[in-house]
Amino acid sequence: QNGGQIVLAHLIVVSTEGLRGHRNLWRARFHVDRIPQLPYFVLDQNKIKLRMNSMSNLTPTRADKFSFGLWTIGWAAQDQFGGPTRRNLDVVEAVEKLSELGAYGLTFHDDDLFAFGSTDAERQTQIDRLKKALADTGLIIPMITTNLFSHPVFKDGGFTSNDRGVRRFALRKALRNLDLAAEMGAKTFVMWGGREGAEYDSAKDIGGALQRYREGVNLMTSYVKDKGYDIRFAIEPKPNEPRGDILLPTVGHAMAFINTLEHPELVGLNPETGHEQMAGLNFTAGIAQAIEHGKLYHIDLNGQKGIKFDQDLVFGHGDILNAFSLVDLLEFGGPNGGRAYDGPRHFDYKPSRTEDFNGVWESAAANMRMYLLLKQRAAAFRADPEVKAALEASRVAEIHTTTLAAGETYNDLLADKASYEDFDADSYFDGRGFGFVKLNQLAIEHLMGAR
Ligand code: GLT
Ligand code: MN
Ligand code: MN
Repeated sequence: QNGGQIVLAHLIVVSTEGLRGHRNLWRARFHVDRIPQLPYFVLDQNKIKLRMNSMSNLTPTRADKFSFGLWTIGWAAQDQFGGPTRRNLDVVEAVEKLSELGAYGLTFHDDDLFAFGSTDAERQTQIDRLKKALADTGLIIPMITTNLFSHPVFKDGGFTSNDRGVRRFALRKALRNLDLAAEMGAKTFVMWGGREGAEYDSAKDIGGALQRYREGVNLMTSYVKDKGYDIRFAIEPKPNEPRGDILLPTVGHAMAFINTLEHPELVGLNPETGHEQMAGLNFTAGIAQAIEHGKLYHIDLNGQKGIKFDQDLVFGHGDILNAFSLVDLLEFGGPNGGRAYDGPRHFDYKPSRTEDFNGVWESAAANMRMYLLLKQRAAAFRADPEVKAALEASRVAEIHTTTLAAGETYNDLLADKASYEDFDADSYFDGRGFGFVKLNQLAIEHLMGAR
């Protein structure tokens, strides 16, 4: 897809060892995203490998807006059943390595950069080291978030702890971090309330807790307004873990809550792939609704295999079909086939505990590569004339035609015999199929590289 035009490139298939020095050239028609990134086949002992040249559009660039949490690549891999398997990662090394790999941004919690309880001097040293690394590499900080879940003081939550003293402490910690967000030029302030919840129904008055949550978020938005900060908030839902049940467990719950706030225009969502999937929900559908409500302020991409603990796998390493439809939506689901979301493509994953630092950087690169591969497949899907015909046969675009005509009233509808008295509802029995399965098969074939 090049400026809205489909570019057809030619594939050259070169036989090497398999044909003992004889060179045969085949030409095949192939869809690629951009000229001059011509893919070619090398025929090697009856195996065909698809190789992309070094100019490949699978190389991440700053324009792709890939960002990573410092807590992701920096995860030392401690879990409930065992201690760390890797050393701590220094923030300067993180910035340098991410920049090398093609990311454009780093995100962090206050406690990722300087330990909880750091002195002002220790805190400043770390901020200065980070700023220098950013200046040296050109990386930016698109988002900042506050840790209100690790320290024992937050064992019953931050903004919604039953303990009022803890709530006031949490607000102070978050406000201090808002100042840092403004200083670092972050445009989004994520609020993941992982400890805001309970294990026992009798332990938490949910109505009261939501009121305190609202009070906390309202305080944050009025602070930002008064200070004139160019920052918006993004609430990150999660159904459970670490709490038995977390407040605002899904995109839908959070969206309803946002509408009750003093400044809803300053508050949107940061949905995470795995978190919705832990609740058995369709992530792409949730994102589509968030976009439709103008509430997709940020996104956490990762992989999850079904309803179980939060896996935080590499993006696409879980439900790949859903990852495909998600990238298709983000990249081509907007008006006229353009981007439906323009913010950071933020990876919130955990390099598996089995990995050493080679594996950490391999997995970081894998996130970006998966995204770009899916983008390439989605572009081919959209460009395929058979897909276009299947979409038409399935009447997918017809959903954009209003059900009543412009100016038509319910009285007009009631008077319209064609819509009821003369409408042949029975023709939908044993006929008038929608052809959705064929369309889905085409999508999967594109995803598999079979078309
Ligand atoms: C934590 C959580 C993530 C959130 C981070 C932001 S922290 O690692 O598991 O999903 O996005 O607070
Ligand atoms: Mn997660
Ligand atoms: Mn997350």
